Amino acid sequence: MTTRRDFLIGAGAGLVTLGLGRVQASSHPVSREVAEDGGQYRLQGPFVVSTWSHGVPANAAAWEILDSAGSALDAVETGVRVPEGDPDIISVGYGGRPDRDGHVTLDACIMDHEGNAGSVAFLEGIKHPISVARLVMEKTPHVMLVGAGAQRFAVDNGFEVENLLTPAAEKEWRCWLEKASYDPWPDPADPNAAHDTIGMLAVDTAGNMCGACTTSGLPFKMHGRVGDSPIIGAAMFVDNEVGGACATGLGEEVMKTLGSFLIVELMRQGLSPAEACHEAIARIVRRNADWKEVQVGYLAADKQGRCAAFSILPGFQFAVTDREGTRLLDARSWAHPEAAAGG
Ligand code: SD4
Repeated sequence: MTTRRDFLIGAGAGLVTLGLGRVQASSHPVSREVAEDGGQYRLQGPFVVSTWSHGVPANAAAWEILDSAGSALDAVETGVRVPEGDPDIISVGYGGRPDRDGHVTLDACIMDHEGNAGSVAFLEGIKHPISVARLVMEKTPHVMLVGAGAQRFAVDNGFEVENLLTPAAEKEWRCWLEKASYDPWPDPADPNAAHDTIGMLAVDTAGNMCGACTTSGLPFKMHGRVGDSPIIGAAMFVDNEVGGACATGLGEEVMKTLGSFLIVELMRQGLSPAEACHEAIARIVRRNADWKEVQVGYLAADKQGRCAAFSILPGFQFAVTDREGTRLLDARSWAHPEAAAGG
C-alpha cells in the first residue's frame, strides 16, 4: 500500500529534514511549571493563552489590552501581530519560510465571542493576515477569502503589498532546493522543528472569549497548499458559552478530525480542557499507525479559566498570562503522558 508519506517522500529526491528552528523568547522572564492536576491550569479573571514560546511576547501585547479593559478581539489580533511582524520568527507572517516555489503564503483566522469568524488563506505579500481576516469578518458577508482575492481585498482596505521573503528565509529555501525533498513529518530528533504556528485565546474583563490563529504553514509546502490554520473549527474555535481551542502541528491531521471544534464540543459535554485535548489527540493517534512521526498540539481553555494543552510528541509549549503574570508551560504528550516534557 502506498501511504501518503510514501507519496510525499516520493515526490522529492530523497528524505531530508526540514529543520524549522524553535523560537526562543529568552528576553522575556517566564517561569516554568508542571501542573499538578492532570496537566490542567487555572487562570484568574481576564487571561490570554497561546502556543509556543513566541506566545510570551504575543501574550504581553494582548495583556496590555486586556489589562486596560479592552476587548478580547482586539487582544488576540494585537497579540498574534507580534510574531507576524517579527522577521526572526520563521513560521508566522513576515520572515516565514516560503513554499517549494519560493512564495511566502499565509493563513490566518479569527473568531469573536458572538460566533462571527473571518479567515484568509494562501495570502501573499501582506504582513498581517490576521488583520485581513478580521476585516473579512467585519466588512464582508463571507468567512473566508483566499489567494489573489484576499490580497485584493486587503489592498482595497489600505494594506500594503510587501516582500515577505527575508534573506534568511530565502537562504534556507535555496539550501532546501538543493535536494528539494518534501517531508512534512517531524524529524524524530526534533519533532517540533517544523511547527510554530501561533494560536491564541483570550477572555476580557467583560468575560468574553475570542480566538486567533496565524501561520506561514509547513515550510516548503506545495504551492497552493493550505493547512488547518485558516479553517474555523480545525485550528481554532471559540464558543463563548463554553470556551475555545486552538491547534498547531501537521494541519492535515487537524483538518481531518476538526480538532478545535471537537475539543469545544467535548467541553460542552462536560469534559475538562485537559480531557478534551487528550481525546482530540487520541482521535489522531488512533487513525495513524505511524503516529510517532506526527506532531499535533492542542491548547484549550474554558470559560471558568481552566486551561490545558496536550500534544502527540513531547516538546509542545504554551504561554499563559493572567493577573498573576506569564508562565511558559510544557504540555503533556501522548508519547510521555505522565510528565510534561522538560518540566
Ligand atoms: C499547518 N498547522 O499549516 C500548520 C503548521 C503549524 O506549527 O502549526 N505549525 O499545517
